[in-house]
Amino acid sequence: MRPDWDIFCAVIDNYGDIGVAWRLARTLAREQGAAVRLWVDDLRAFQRLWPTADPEQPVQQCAGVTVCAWRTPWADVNPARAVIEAFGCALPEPYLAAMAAQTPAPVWLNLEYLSAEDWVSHHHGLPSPHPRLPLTKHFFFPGFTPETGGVLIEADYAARRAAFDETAWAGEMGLGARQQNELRVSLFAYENAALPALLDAWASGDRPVTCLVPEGRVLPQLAAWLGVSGLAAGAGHRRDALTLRVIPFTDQDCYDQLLWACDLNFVRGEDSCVRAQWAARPMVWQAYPQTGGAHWDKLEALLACYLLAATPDVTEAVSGLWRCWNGIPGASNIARAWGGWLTHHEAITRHAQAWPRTLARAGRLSVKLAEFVESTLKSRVFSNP
Ligand code: TRH
Repeated sequence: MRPDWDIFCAVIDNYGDIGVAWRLARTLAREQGAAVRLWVDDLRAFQRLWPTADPEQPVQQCAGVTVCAWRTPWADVNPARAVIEAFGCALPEPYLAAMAAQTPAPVWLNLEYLSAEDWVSHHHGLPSPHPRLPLTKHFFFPGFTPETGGVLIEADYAARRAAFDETAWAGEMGLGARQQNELRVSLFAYENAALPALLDAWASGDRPVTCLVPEGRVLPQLAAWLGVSGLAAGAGHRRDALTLRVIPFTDQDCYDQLLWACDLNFVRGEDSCVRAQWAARPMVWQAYPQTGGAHWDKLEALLACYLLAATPDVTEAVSGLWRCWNGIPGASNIARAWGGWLTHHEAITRHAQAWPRTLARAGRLSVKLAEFVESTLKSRVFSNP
Protein backbone atom coordinates (compact mmCIF):
# COMPACT_ATOMS: atom_id res chain seq x y z
CA MET A 1 0.00 0.00 0.00
CA ARG A 2 1.20 3.51 -0.77
CA PRO A 3 1.72 5.47 2.47
CA ASP A 4 0.25 8.94 2.92
CA TRP A 5 3.49 10.45 4.25
CA ASP A 6 7.20 9.73 4.06
CA ILE A 7 9.18 11.85 6.53
CA PHE A 8 12.96 11.83 6.15
CA CYS A 9 15.17 12.82 9.08
CA ALA A 10 18.96 12.97 9.24
CA VAL A 11 20.16 13.44 12.80
CA ILE A 12 22.84 16.17 12.84
CA ASP A 13 23.40 16.43 16.58
CA ASN A 14 21.27 16.73 19.71
CA TYR A 15 17.59 15.76 19.60
CA GLY A 16 15.88 18.59 17.77
CA ASP A 17 15.69 17.11 14.26
CA ILE A 18 14.43 13.75 15.38
CA GLY A 19 12.32 15.37 18.13
CA VAL A 20 10.34 17.43 15.62
CA ALA A 21 10.15 14.67 12.98
CA TRP A 22 8.94 12.12 15.54
CA ARG A 23 6.37 14.40 17.12
CA LEU A 24 5.02 15.30 13.68
CA ALA A 25 4.93 11.67 12.50
CA ARG A 26 2.99 10.40 15.47
CA THR A 27 0.60 13.36 15.42
CA LEU A 28 -0.24 12.76 11.75
CA ALA A 29 -0.71 9.03 12.38
CA ARG A 30 -2.85 9.41 15.47
CA GLU A 31 -4.98 12.40 14.58
CA GLN A 32 -5.46 11.96 10.85
CA GLY A 33 -5.34 8.17 10.72
CA ALA A 34 -2.56 8.62 8.15
CA ALA A 35 -0.11 5.89 7.12
CA VAL A 36 3.22 7.48 8.02
CA ARG A 37 6.74 6.20 7.36
CA LEU A 38 9.55 7.89 9.26
CA TRP A 39 13.03 7.38 7.78
CA VAL A 40 15.78 7.98 10.34
CA ASP A 41 19.52 7.67 9.76
CA ASP A 42 20.33 7.34 13.49
CA LEU A 43 17.96 5.04 15.33
CA ARG A 44 19.97 5.35 18.54
CA ALA A 45 19.03 9.03 18.78
CA PHE A 46 15.41 8.02 18.09
CA GLN A 47 15.58 5.44 20.88
CA ARG A 48 16.32 8.22 23.42
CA LEU A 49 12.90 9.68 22.58
CA TRP A 50 11.11 6.34 22.23
CA PRO A 51 12.90 3.94 24.58
CA THR A 52 11.14 0.77 23.38
CA ALA A 53 12.51 1.25 19.83
CA ASP A 54 15.10 -1.27 18.66
CA PRO A 55 17.99 0.51 16.88
CA GLU A 56 18.92 -2.70 15.03
CA GLN A 57 15.52 -3.16 13.37
CA PRO A 58 15.31 -1.93 9.75
CA VAL A 59 11.52 -1.52 10.04
CA GLN A 60 9.37 -1.31 13.17
CA GLN A 61 5.99 -0.02 14.31
CA CYS A 62 6.12 2.70 16.98
CA ALA A 63 2.97 4.51 18.15
CA GLY A 64 1.22 3.87 14.83
CA VAL A 65 4.21 5.06 12.74
CA THR A 66 6.35 2.80 10.56
CA VAL A 67 9.88 3.72 11.58
CA CYS A 68 12.48 2.73 8.98
CA ALA A 69 16.26 2.80 9.09
CA TRP A 70 17.48 5.21 6.39
CA ARG A 71 20.42 3.31 4.95
CA THR A 72 22.83 3.72 2.06
CA PRO A 73 22.60 2.27 -0.55
CA TRP A 74 18.90 3.05 -0.78
CA ALA A 75 16.50 0.12 -1.31
CA ASP A 76 13.70 1.01 -3.75
CA VAL A 77 10.30 1.83 -2.25
CA ASN A 78 7.11 3.30 -3.62
CA PRO A 79 7.06 6.99 -2.56
CA ALA A 80 4.23 8.32 -0.41
CA ARG A 81 1.65 10.91 -1.55
CA ALA A 82 3.45 13.55 0.51
CA VAL A 83 7.16 13.64 1.21
CA ILE A 84 8.77 15.69 3.94
CA GLU A 85 12.47 16.38 3.84
CA ALA A 86 13.11 17.54 7.39
CA PHE A 87 15.55 20.45 7.65
CA GLY A 88 17.00 20.09 4.14
CA CYS A 89 18.30 16.59 4.75
CA ALA A 90 18.50 15.80 0.96
CA LEU A 91 16.45 12.85 -0.30
CA PRO A 92 18.15 9.77 -1.82
CA GLU A 93 18.54 10.19 -5.62
CA PRO A 94 16.73 6.89 -6.49
CA TYR A 95 13.82 7.97 -4.30
CA LEU A 96 13.64 11.33 -6.13
CA ALA A 97 13.60 9.48 -9.46
CA ALA A 98 10.74 7.29 -8.20
CA MET A 99 8.84 10.43 -7.14
CA ALA A 100 9.31 11.94 -10.60
CA ALA A 101 7.90 8.80 -12.23
CA GLN A 102 4.55 9.18 -10.42
CA THR A 103 1.47 11.00 -11.73
CA PRO A 104 0.60 13.19 -10.04
CA ALA A 105 4.00 13.55 -8.39
CA PRO A 106 4.00 13.48 -4.58
CA VAL A 107 3.83 16.80 -2.77
CA TRP A 108 7.40 17.47 -1.73
CA LEU A 109 8.04 19.70 1.27
CA ASN A 110 11.17 20.89 2.96
CA LEU A 111 10.24 21.38 6.61
CA GLU A 112 12.43 24.22 7.87
CA TYR A 113 13.63 25.27 11.33
CA LEU A 114 11.33 27.34 13.50
CA SER A 115 12.04 31.02 13.82
CA ALA A 116 10.10 34.11 14.89
CA GLU A 117 12.00 36.30 12.41
CA ASP A 118 9.89 38.46 10.05
CA TRP A 119 11.26 36.98 6.83
CA VAL A 120 9.77 33.58 7.68
CA SER A 121 6.22 34.53 6.67
CA HIS A 122 7.49 35.82 3.28
CA HIS A 123 9.34 32.58 2.54
CA HIS A 124 6.73 30.15 3.80
CA GLY A 125 5.32 28.01 0.98
CA LEU A 126 7.73 29.21 -1.74
CA PRO A 127 8.35 26.69 -4.55
CA SER A 128 11.74 25.51 -5.76
CA PRO A 129 11.73 23.50 -9.02
CA HIS A 130 14.17 20.59 -9.22
CA PRO A 131 16.97 21.45 -11.69
CA ARG A 132 16.49 18.25 -13.74
CA LEU A 133 13.41 16.32 -12.69
CA PRO A 134 9.75 17.35 -13.13
CA LEU A 135 9.39 17.95 -9.39
CA THR A 136 8.81 21.04 -7.26
CA LYS A 137 9.82 21.30 -3.64
CA HIS A 138 7.97 23.72 -1.35
CA PHE A 139 9.55 25.34 1.69
CA PHE A 140 7.37 24.92 4.75
CA PHE A 141 8.30 27.25 7.59
CA PRO A 142 6.92 26.73 11.08
CA GLY A 143 6.40 30.03 12.84
CA PHE A 144 4.50 32.15 15.31
CA THR A 145 2.01 33.95 13.06
CA PRO A 146 -0.97 32.75 10.97
CA GLU A 147 1.01 33.51 7.77
CA THR A 148 3.53 30.76 8.61
CA GLY A 149 3.23 26.98 8.95
CA GLY A 150 2.37 27.30 12.66
CA VAL A 151 3.71 25.17 15.49
CA LEU A 152 3.43 21.57 16.57
CA ILE A 153 0.79 20.76 19.15
CA GLU A 154 -1.39 17.72 19.68
CA ALA A 155 -5.20 17.88 19.78
CA ASP A 156 -5.29 16.11 23.16
CA TYR A 157 -2.67 18.34 24.82
CA ALA A 158 -5.13 20.28 27.02
CA ALA A 159 -6.79 17.05 28.17
CA ARG A 160 -3.45 15.46 29.05
CA ARG A 161 -2.47 18.53 30.97
CA ALA A 162 -5.78 18.69 32.85
CA ALA A 163 -5.33 15.05 33.89
CA PHE A 164 -1.80 15.68 35.20
CA ASP A 165 -1.49 15.18 38.96
CA GLU A 166 1.48 17.25 40.11
CA THR A 167 1.49 15.88 43.64
CA ALA A 168 1.60 12.28 42.43
CA TRP A 169 4.32 13.22 39.93
CA ALA A 170 6.43 14.88 42.63
CA GLY A 171 6.04 11.76 44.78
CA GLU A 172 7.23 9.52 41.93
CA MET A 173 10.21 11.82 41.42
CA GLY A 174 11.02 11.59 45.14
CA LEU A 175 10.52 15.33 45.58
CA GLY A 176 7.97 15.32 48.38
CA ALA A 177 5.99 18.38 49.43
CA ARG A 178 7.13 21.83 48.37
CA GLN A 179 9.01 23.91 50.92
CA GLN A 180 7.67 27.37 51.60
CA ASN A 181 8.69 29.69 48.77
CA GLU A 182 10.48 26.89 46.92
CA LEU A 183 11.12 27.45 43.22
CA ARG A 184 11.24 24.36 41.02
CA VAL A 185 13.32 24.79 37.93
CA SER A 186 14.07 22.43 35.04
CA LEU A 187 17.38 22.87 33.24
CA PHE A 188 17.75 21.55 29.67
CA ALA A 189 20.71 23.42 28.25
CA TYR A 190 23.85 23.41 26.14
CA GLU A 191 27.16 24.21 27.80
CA ASN A 192 26.79 27.78 29.00
CA ALA A 193 29.36 30.27 30.28
CA ALA A 194 26.70 31.92 32.45
CA LEU A 195 25.80 28.73 34.32
CA PRO A 196 28.28 28.88 37.25
CA ALA A 197 27.25 32.43 38.17
CA LEU A 198 23.58 31.49 37.97
CA LEU A 199 24.15 28.48 40.24
CA ASP A 200 26.02 30.78 42.66
CA ALA A 201 23.04 33.15 42.68
CA TRP A 202 20.60 30.31 43.36
CA ALA A 203 22.79 28.84 46.12
CA SER A 204 23.26 32.17 47.89
CA GLY A 205 19.65 33.37 47.45
CA ASP A 206 16.82 33.63 50.02
CA ARG A 207 14.49 31.24 48.20
CA PRO A 208 15.04 27.49 48.10
CA VAL A 209 15.62 26.43 44.49
CA THR A 210 15.23 22.83 43.37
CA CYS A 211 16.84 22.39 39.98
CA LEU A 212 15.96 19.26 38.00
CA VAL A 213 18.47 18.50 35.27
CA PRO A 214 17.77 15.85 32.60
CA GLU A 215 20.91 13.91 31.73
CA GLY A 216 22.76 15.59 28.90
CA ARG A 217 25.42 18.01 27.72
CA VAL A 218 25.34 20.30 30.72
CA LEU A 219 26.35 17.67 33.28
CA PRO A 220 30.16 18.10 33.04
CA GLN A 221 29.78 21.80 33.78
CA LEU A 222 27.49 21.08 36.73
CA ALA A 223 29.94 18.51 38.07
CA ALA A 224 32.77 21.04 37.82
CA TRP A 225 30.72 23.62 39.72
CA LEU A 226 29.90 21.07 42.42
CA GLY A 227 33.52 19.88 42.53
CA VAL A 228 32.56 16.24 41.90
CA SER A 229 34.12 13.91 39.36
CA GLY A 230 30.95 13.13 37.42
CA LEU A 231 27.15 13.12 37.50
CA ALA A 232 24.50 10.68 36.33
CA ALA A 233 20.73 10.28 36.70
CA GLY A 234 19.85 9.80 40.36
CA ALA A 235 22.55 12.14 41.67
CA GLY A 236 21.47 14.76 44.17
CA HIS A 237 23.53 17.57 45.71
CA ARG A 238 22.80 20.48 47.99
CA ARG A 239 24.66 23.79 48.15
CA ASP A 240 23.01 26.21 50.61
CA ALA A 241 19.62 27.23 49.11
CA LEU A 242 20.14 25.15 45.97
CA THR A 243 19.23 21.49 45.58
CA LEU A 244 20.40 19.93 42.31
CA ARG A 245 18.87 16.69 41.07
CA VAL A 246 19.93 14.85 37.93
CA ILE A 247 16.99 13.03 36.37
CA PRO A 248 16.78 10.55 33.48
CA PHE A 249 16.18 11.73 29.92
CA THR A 250 12.59 10.60 29.29
CA ASP A 251 10.24 10.25 26.34
CA GLN A 252 8.54 13.41 25.02
CA ASP A 253 5.27 12.99 26.91
CA CYS A 254 7.07 12.62 30.24
CA TYR A 255 9.18 15.66 29.39
CA ASP A 256 5.93 17.66 29.12
CA GLN A 257 5.13 16.63 32.68
CA LEU A 258 8.44 18.01 33.89
CA LEU A 259 7.65 21.33 32.21
CA TRP A 260 4.17 21.44 33.77
CA ALA A 261 5.55 20.71 37.24
CA CYS A 262 8.22 23.42 37.29
CA ASP A 263 7.87 27.15 38.04
CA LEU A 264 10.56 27.98 35.51
CA ASN A 265 11.90 25.96 32.58
CA PHE A 266 15.26 26.45 30.89
CA VAL A 267 14.90 25.07 27.38
CA ARG A 268 16.98 25.05 24.22
CA GLY A 269 16.89 24.55 20.46
CA GLU A 270 13.45 24.26 18.96
CA ASP A 271 11.04 21.60 20.17
CA SER A 272 11.59 22.04 23.93
CA CYS A 273 11.18 25.80 23.43
CA VAL A 274 7.72 25.30 21.91
CA ARG A 275 6.76 22.76 24.58
CA ALA A 276 7.74 25.22 27.32
CA GLN A 277 5.50 27.83 25.70
CA TRP A 278 2.52 25.46 25.60
CA ALA A 279 3.25 24.54 29.23
CA ALA A 280 2.30 28.14 30.10
CA ARG A 281 5.07 28.46 32.65
CA PRO A 282 7.89 31.01 32.68
CA MET A 283 10.81 29.95 30.53
CA VAL A 284 14.33 30.90 29.53
CA TRP A 285 15.38 29.92 26.01
CA GLN A 286 18.90 29.06 24.93
CA ALA A 287 19.11 29.35 21.14
CA TYR A 288 21.15 26.70 19.30
CA PRO A 289 24.54 28.41 19.01
CA GLN A 290 25.53 29.40 15.46
CA THR A 291 28.74 30.88 14.17
CA GLY A 292 28.95 34.66 14.05
CA GLY A 293 26.17 35.03 16.62
CA ALA A 294 23.43 34.38 14.01
CA HIS A 295 21.33 32.86 16.80
CA TRP A 296 21.16 36.22 18.59
CA ASP A 297 18.84 37.52 15.84
CA LYS A 298 16.60 34.52 16.42
CA LEU A 299 16.65 35.22 20.14
CA GLU A 300 15.70 38.87 19.70
CA ALA A 301 12.95 37.90 17.26
CA LEU A 302 11.41 35.43 19.70
CA LEU A 303 11.71 37.91 22.57
CA ALA A 304 9.91 40.56 20.50
CA CYS A 305 7.16 38.12 19.57
CA TYR A 306 6.77 36.54 23.03
CA LEU A 307 6.79 39.87 24.84
CA LEU A 308 4.67 41.93 22.43
CA ALA A 309 1.79 42.21 24.92
CA ALA A 310 3.92 42.15 28.10
CA THR A 311 4.25 45.02 30.58
CA PRO A 312 7.53 46.99 30.57
CA ASP A 313 8.62 45.32 33.85
CA VAL A 314 8.05 41.82 32.48
CA THR A 315 9.73 42.73 29.19
CA GLU A 316 12.83 44.04 30.94
CA ALA A 317 13.09 41.14 33.40
CA VAL A 318 12.53 38.38 30.82
CA SER A 319 14.68 39.83 28.08
CA GLY A 320 17.44 40.64 30.59
CA LEU A 321 17.68 37.04 31.76
CA TRP A 322 17.37 35.52 28.24
CA ARG A 323 20.10 37.83 26.89
CA CYS A 324 22.51 36.96 29.71
CA TRP A 325 21.80 33.26 29.30
CA ASN A 326 22.64 33.52 25.60
CA GLY A 327 25.80 35.57 26.13
CA ILE A 328 24.59 38.53 24.09
CA PRO A 329 27.37 41.14 24.12
CA GLY A 330 26.54 43.97 26.48
CA ALA A 331 23.96 41.98 28.48
CA SER A 332 24.06 42.64 32.22
CA ASN A 333 25.51 40.09 34.63
CA ILE A 334 23.35 37.07 35.28
CA ALA A 335 23.13 37.49 39.07
CA ARG A 336 21.58 40.93 38.54
CA ALA A 337 19.33 39.61 35.77
CA TRP A 338 18.19 36.78 38.03
CA GLY A 339 17.38 39.27 40.81
CA GLY A 340 15.28 41.30 38.35
CA TRP A 341 13.49 38.19 37.14
CA LEU A 342 12.68 37.10 40.70
CA THR A 343 11.25 40.52 41.59
CA HIS A 344 8.72 40.18 38.76
CA HIS A 345 8.19 36.44 39.01
CA GLU A 346 4.43 36.64 39.59
CA ALA A 347 3.79 39.00 36.69
CA ILE A 348 6.03 36.84 34.47
CA THR A 349 4.00 33.79 35.46
CA ARG A 350 0.76 35.54 34.49
CA HIS A 351 2.29 36.47 31.16
CA ALA A 352 3.36 32.86 30.51
CA GLN A 353 -0.15 31.65 31.38
CA ALA A 354 -1.73 33.99 28.84
CA TRP A 355 0.79 33.35 26.03
CA PRO A 356 -0.61 30.03 24.63
CA ARG A 357 -3.77 31.87 23.49
CA THR A 358 -1.59 34.03 21.23
CA LEU A 359 0.54 31.08 20.18
CA ALA A 360 -2.55 29.12 19.13
CA ARG A 361 -3.35 31.80 16.53
CA ALA A 362 -0.36 30.62 14.47
CA GLY A 363 -2.20 27.36 13.80
CA ARG A 364 -1.18 23.72 14.13
CA LEU A 365 1.72 22.61 11.96
CA SER A 366 0.36 19.09 11.37
CA VAL A 367 -3.03 20.43 10.24
CA LYS A 368 -1.50 23.12 8.01
CA LEU A 369 0.78 20.57 6.39
CA ALA A 370 -2.13 18.27 5.62
CA GLU A 371 -4.19 21.15 4.19
CA PHE A 372 -1.26 22.24 2.01
CA VAL A 373 -0.83 18.70 0.66
CA GLU A 374 -4.53 18.26 -0.11
CA SER A 375 -4.88 21.62 -1.87
CA THR A 376 -1.68 21.08 -3.87
CA LEU A 377 -2.77 17.61 -5.00
CA LYS A 378 -6.21 18.92 -5.92
CA SER A 379 -4.76 21.74 -8.02
CA ARG A 380 -2.50 19.25 -9.81
CA VAL A 381 -5.43 16.98 -10.65
CA PHE A 382 -7.36 19.96 -12.08
CA SER A 383 -4.42 21.18 -14.13
CA ASN A 384 -3.63 17.61 -15.32
CA PRO A 385 -7.03 15.90 -15.66
O1 TRH B 1 18.27 18.78 21.37
P1 TRH B 1 18.15 20.16 20.89
O2 TRH B 1 19.21 21.08 21.29
O3 TRH B 1 17.99 20.18 19.34
C1 TRH B 1 18.66 21.07 18.47
C2 TRH B 1 17.74 22.16 18.00
O4 TRH B 1 16.52 21.68 17.51
C3 TRH B 1 18.42 22.96 16.94
O5 TRH B 1 17.51 23.93 16.43
C4 TRH B 1 18.91 22.06 15.84
O6 TRH B 1 19.56 22.78 14.90
C5 TRH B 1 19.84 21.03 16.44
O7 TRH B 1 19.15 20.28 17.41
C6 TRH B 1 20.39 20.08 15.39
O8 TRH B 1 16.77 20.81 21.45
P2 TRH B 1 15.24 20.55 21.08
O9 TRH B 1 14.94 21.08 19.72
O10 TRH B 1 14.46 21.11 22.17
O11 TRH B 1 15.07 18.97 21.04
C7 TRH B 1 15.08 18.19 22.19
C8 TRH B 1 14.05 17.10 22.08
O12 TRH B 1 14.21 16.18 23.17
C9 TRH B 1 12.62 17.61 22.19
O13 TRH B 1 11.78 16.86 21.33
C10 TRH B 1 12.24 17.32 23.64
C11 TRH B 1 12.97 16.04 23.85
N1 TRH B 1 13.25 15.64 25.24
C12 TRH B 1 12.71 14.46 25.70
O14 TRH B 1 11.95 13.81 24.98
N2 TRH B 1 13.02 14.06 26.97
C13 TRH B 1 13.82 14.78 27.80
O15 TRH B 1 14.07 14.36 28.96
C14 TRH B 1 14.35 16.00 27.30
C15 TRH B 1 15.23 16.85 28.20
C16 TRH B 1 14.06 16.42 26.02
